[in-house]
Amino acid sequence: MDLWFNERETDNIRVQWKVVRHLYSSVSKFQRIDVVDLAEFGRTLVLDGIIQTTYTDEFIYHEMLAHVPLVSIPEPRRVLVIGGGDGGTVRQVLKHPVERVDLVEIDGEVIRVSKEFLPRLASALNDPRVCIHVEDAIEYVKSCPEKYDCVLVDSSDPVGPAVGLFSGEFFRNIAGILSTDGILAAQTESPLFNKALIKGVFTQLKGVFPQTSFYWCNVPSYSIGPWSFVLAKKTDSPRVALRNPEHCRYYTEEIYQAAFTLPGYFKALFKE
Ligand code: AG3
Repeated sequence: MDLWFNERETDNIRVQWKVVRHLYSSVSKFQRIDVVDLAEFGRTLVLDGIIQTTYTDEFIYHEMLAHVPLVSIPEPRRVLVIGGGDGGTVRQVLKHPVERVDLVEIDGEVIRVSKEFLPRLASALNDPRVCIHVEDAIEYVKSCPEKYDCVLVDSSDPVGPAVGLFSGEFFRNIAGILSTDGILAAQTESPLFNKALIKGVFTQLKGVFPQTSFYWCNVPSYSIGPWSFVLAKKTDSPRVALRNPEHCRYYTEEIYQAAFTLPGYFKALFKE
C-alpha cells in the first residue's frame, strides 16, 4: 500500500512525502508529535504536521545553526539552546570544547520521543555537559541568573508555542543573559515565504544588538527552498580566526564566508 504524508507548507502549498513506516503518534500538552520513516529522507520528526528534522539532511540545518555562531566568538564555554528537543543542535555544540550546554525545551514529550526514535541526534542529550530544563524559554530568559557566551534558538515555525520566540521582548531578555562578547543565533524561516517575519526580527534585533546579520543555506526537507538564520553580537568585536569544528559534513570555512552572501531579494528585505 502506498502511504503519503501531506505536509502543509503555506496556505497554498502542500508537499507530499512517501511514508515507509509510521512509527509513532501522540498529542502532547503542546502539539501533535509524529515519527515516520520517509522514503529518501529516513527517520523524521514531525510536529503539528510540519517536518522538523530528518536523518538525511538534519546535519545541514544543525551545523549551520550551531557552528556559525560558535566559531564567531573567541572561547564559547557556556551555551544555551532554546527549543531543539530532538538534540540535533546540542549534538553539534558538543563538537566544541564547551563546559556546559543548557537546553530549554517546552515540551518534554519531544525529548522523550526523540530519545526513543531519533537516538542518533538525541543521545547527545545524555552527555554530562548537558543540563535539560523542561520549561517555557520565554520565562527562562526573563529570570535566568546565568550568563551565556552563546544562545541558539532552534524553534519550530512561528505558530503556537513558538510565536514568542521571535519577539522583541524575548530578544532583549536574551541580550541580558549574554556575556560581554556573547552571540545569538536563531533560525528565521524561509526568506521567500516569511518575509514579514524576517523584517520583524531584523527591526527588533537592530534595536538591541550593535551587529545583526542574516545567513542562509538550503534544507531540502524544509521544502520551500532557502532557509535563513540570524546572527547578532553584543559587541562590535572583530571576528576571531575561524576554527573548524571536527567532523562536519556541511560546514566549512568557505561555507561560512558564502552563507552571508545574500541573494538580492533577501537583501532587499532590509531596505524596503
Ligand atoms: N526547526 C525549524 C523547522 C522549520 C520547518 N518549517 C517548515 N518546513 N515550514 C527545526 C528543529 C530541528 N531541531
